[in-house]
Amino acid sequence: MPTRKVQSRPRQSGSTRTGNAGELHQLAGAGHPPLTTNQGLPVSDNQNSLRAHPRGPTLLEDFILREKITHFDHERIPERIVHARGTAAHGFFELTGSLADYTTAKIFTEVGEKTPVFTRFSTVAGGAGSVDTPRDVRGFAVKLYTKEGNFDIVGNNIPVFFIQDAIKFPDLIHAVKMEPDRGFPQAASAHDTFWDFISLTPESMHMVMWAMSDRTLPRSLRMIEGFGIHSFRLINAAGDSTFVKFHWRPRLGLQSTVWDEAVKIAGADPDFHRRDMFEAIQSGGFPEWEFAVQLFTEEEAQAFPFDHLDATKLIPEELVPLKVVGRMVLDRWPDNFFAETEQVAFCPSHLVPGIDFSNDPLLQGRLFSYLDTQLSRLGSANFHQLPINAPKCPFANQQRDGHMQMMVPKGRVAYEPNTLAADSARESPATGFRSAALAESGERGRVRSETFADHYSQARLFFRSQTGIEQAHIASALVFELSKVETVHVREAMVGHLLNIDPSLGQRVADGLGLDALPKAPEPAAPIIDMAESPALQIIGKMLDTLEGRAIGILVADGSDAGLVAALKKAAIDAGASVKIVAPKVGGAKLADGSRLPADGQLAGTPSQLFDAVAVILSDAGAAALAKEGAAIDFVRNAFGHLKAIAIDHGGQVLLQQAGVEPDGGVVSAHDSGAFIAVAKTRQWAREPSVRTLA
Ligand code: HDE
Repeated sequence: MPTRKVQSRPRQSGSTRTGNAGELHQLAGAGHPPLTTNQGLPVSDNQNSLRAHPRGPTLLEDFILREKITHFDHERIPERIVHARGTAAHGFFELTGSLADYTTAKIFTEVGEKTPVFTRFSTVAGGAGSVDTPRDVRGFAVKLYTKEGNFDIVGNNIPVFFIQDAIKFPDLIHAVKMEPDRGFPQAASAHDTFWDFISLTPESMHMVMWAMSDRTLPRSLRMIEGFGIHSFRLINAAGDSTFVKFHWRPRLGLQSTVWDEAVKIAGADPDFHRRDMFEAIQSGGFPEWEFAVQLFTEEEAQAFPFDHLDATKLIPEELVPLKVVGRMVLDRWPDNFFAETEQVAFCPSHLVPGIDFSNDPLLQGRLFSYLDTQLSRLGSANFHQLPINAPKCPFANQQRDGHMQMMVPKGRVAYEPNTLAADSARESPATGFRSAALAESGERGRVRSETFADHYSQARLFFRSQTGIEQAHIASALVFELSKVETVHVREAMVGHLLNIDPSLGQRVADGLGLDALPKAPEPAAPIIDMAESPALQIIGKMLDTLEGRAIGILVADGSDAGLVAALKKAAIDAGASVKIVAPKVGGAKLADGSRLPADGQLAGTPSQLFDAVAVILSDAGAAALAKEGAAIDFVRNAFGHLKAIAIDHGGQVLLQQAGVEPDGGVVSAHDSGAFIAVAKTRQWAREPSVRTLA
């Protein structure tokens, strides 16, 4: 029996449609440009494909459907093999102090000049869709669109790296990424293959100390330092060369989360850092960094008790002070994530006249890798023509053609030298890029310099330079990570290395793992030396006593005291914080004075881990109702456990009691907003032993 056709009435246009394109367009408003195909053909119906009849098959003839779906199918490009998850913003670099004695690079000699930048922050191990807050190094890549060409400082938020030679990079990354047979864990170093590789790679020990410190748990990308890591060279007009290390220092100071908080943020808001950066820029709180350099000569370098060409070593600020010569401000969010943040192509080989590379073997390998990776990722040798990658100064040469050539070169000449095109691009012997004239001698070979042999002294320097709290966090992170390692001999091998770094650290981690006996420490390849401690390596020492750039959450419910909420909010905003009202319903709460206070976040979706400090303002009835809500109990319990200041009124106190929280000096009366602001500016470190056992 034939099926009965249920056909909607023909519309005025005469077509039979179920999608109401016309009505949608009316909603969107008049005056919009026509929607076309990629060839410019105006489209009459963007809701329905071409059918043989209303309930019949779709026709292959529907070139509009095919163009749209084909484009969609090809929307993704290969994600970066490392640093896939990233967040970027536009801004400017301003030179505040001239380096003219050291370099001819205009970016470092023209004081007051503002150079456009595009800066991308990233995690390293996770895929593009992974969370923002794993324990991981952060990439800090800056593209400076200078008058003399693009200069990319492709760095990290840690001044050293895991390995000394580029040939080990694929092994390191394969070890940290998801294990190939099972496809997990995503964005986590706490698994066997990573620690197996690390335990066999003593050169990684210094970086491991940084990776296990709170540096890998940043509170905000606006609160991380950036480092170019390798030594570069500055070359002046006379051709003299000076070594340089690049540093970015955040204006808001350094701040990190605690591990339990980072884990809970990952669940509450996987986009925590991206959203934080977006909201800061949209609200005019532009992230800013000082730019500083460490300058030193070949002779000075000879006297260092380490080799500066070894990327597992840093130069303590106490040995070579930082000279601040500029600042970077990020003041514009990209218009389009894919076109800009995804397609931006950084290469350490992008530099300008007056700057040159050093012989760091890790850097030398990177000079090859990044161009190669862009060719594979972006698919064309013309990736430099994409708007985000194109220099903002004129550029011209005789390179031609290739996939997706977007420029239309004119004339018959595509070679140089030539006599046929007087206006074609030529060399600039006087001002063009020149490599530093260096004498190299020695035997060729696959060798590691003897001067790279000391793997423990700077790991020790880093650990011993930390505050007691930070040392406990490092030891606890090691216990956490190694407890996830199933292979016992890998755990033991790591403890052996830790004993070389600092016997007390090895002992603490061994205790935390429940090892019966201490393993034997491996024989160091070079004597371990005790360097002078460097407090500049701490985070707590560099955390600013401020609410600027920080966030306060105020938990309210029906019946909360309107005056108290308003006073606290004002005090927090006056102190530079952003404030969010959290309530059981997103529509807000009806306060004691009868007014309705809209909520910025609903309680279940806005837990306290998203804030730096919280206030809990509740009527007794409101507190009694929330005492039965797991989300409300977690709100105060986690705020306390994450060492945050808490302001409470009587109802807030009732909720704290229900949560089993015993107030300390960081829990203050909401009626004293001044006291709350004072304690909210920092974390309650003294509380930590009462809320968790640290190694
Ligand atoms: Fe990278 N790295 N890397 N890296 N790296 C990449 O290039 C590589 C290293 C860093 O936001 C890739 O465009 C090798 C050190 C950042 O787009 C790839 C070696 C430092 C970013 C690559 C290193 C970095 C990358 C993947 C050992 C700190 C993200 C996608 C010799 C100084 C840039 C891409 C962005 C990205 C290779 C080591 C920082 C595969 C071979 C050391 C911030 O080319």
